[in-house]
Amino acid sequence: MRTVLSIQSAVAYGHAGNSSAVFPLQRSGVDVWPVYTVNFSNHTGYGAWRGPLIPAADVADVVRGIDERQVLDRVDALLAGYQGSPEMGQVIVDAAALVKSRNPEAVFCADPVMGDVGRGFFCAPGIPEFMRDHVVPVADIMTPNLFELEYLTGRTTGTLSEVLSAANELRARGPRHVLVTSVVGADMQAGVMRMLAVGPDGAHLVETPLLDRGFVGSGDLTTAVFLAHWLKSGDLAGSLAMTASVVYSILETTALSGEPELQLVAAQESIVAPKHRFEATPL
Ligand code: PXL
Repeated sequence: MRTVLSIQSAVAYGHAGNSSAVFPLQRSGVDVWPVYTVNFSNHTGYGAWRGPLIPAADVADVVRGIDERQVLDRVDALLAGYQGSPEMGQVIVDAAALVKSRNPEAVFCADPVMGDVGRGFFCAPGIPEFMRDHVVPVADIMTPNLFELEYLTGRTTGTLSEVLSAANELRARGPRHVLVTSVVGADMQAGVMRMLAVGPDGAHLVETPLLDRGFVGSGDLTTAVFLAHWLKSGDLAGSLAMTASVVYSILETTALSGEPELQLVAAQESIVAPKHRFEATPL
């Protein structure tokens, strides 16, 4: 069985971080070992929350405890997203190196969570520089949104070919595979959401309708679903198409429910057999 060590937030109410990633990974047939970086009542999108940040040293200790069971060689991927502080980022980078020392085939999948188009940066000070200088060079798979891709490459994009070129620039700095999770632009057709995946064998694009509301945790869900399919198939275009299909289907169910939080349990059938299907096209 494919196994992922996932170092992310936990929220009690709702879905963000591991609380958005663990169930979709499991429902996709991938075993997950969650390590928590915070234990919050709810995600920070509500503007108020309670509960502790787990100190970086405690997170490192949990990883060390797993290593002491001599089981890290079973891990196929280390998954990490929102990092909280550069100290936590360092623990994650160290964990990636440790996992790879136990299983040289393992991949480090990093979602460089730091901001979004329209919202700007929403991460802690120092995180953008840490992502650019310390995560990009060691990640195997990265899943930036367009805002994060532009920051990490120091580029601005308006057209699809500029996004593709920025994704290849990011690849040149580290990750072999880049999934750009939300490609929208002034010079692109409106009302359409696009995801772009680029790897050594080329680039693939998938388009879905754009849903008219925001969702917290959808990026965490996207990266988890993509990683699950990538680990199982190694097929970049197929993983991209399945990710867009699953994520769109869950977001649509969520939008129709009127609930603020991702409807992961109500829409769980769509994790395995998405209600809507989209195909990827080579670029
Ligand atoms: O979706 C990223 C994320 C992760 N963890 C926590 C969050 C968020 C986004 O708001 O609040 C705790």
